[in-house]
Amino acid sequence: MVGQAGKIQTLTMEEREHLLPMMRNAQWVEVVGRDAIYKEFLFKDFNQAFGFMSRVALQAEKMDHHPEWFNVYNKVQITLSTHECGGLSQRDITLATFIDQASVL
Ligand code: H2B
Repeated sequence: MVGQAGKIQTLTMEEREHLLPMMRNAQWVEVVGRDAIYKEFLFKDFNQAFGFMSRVALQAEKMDHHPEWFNVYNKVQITLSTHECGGLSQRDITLATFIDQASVL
């Protein structure tokens, strides 16, 4: 949720109760020791992985919300968290949902 001053806020306990199980169902895991979610994507080859990363990069710029990610050949590991609020926000959920869609194109 966005607070009074328009600053991005971390997810409330109530929001987490329904959003985090949804993300777990989509194979996102909660990072230990940090308020963040993580998922690994495997593709056929580098070309497929980088095509995916290009789609995510364009959306990240559009949202002004950027993934922490690591790529080797066909593997892309992604961590999502919101630095502005020091934890998970609705932006991470929105970006994760886009990323899942972009991974099956
Ligand atoms: N990405 C992520 N993941 N978290 C942020 O808080 C964030 C971002 N903030 N991308 C944006 C850019 C901010 O730093 C710029 C200045 O708008």
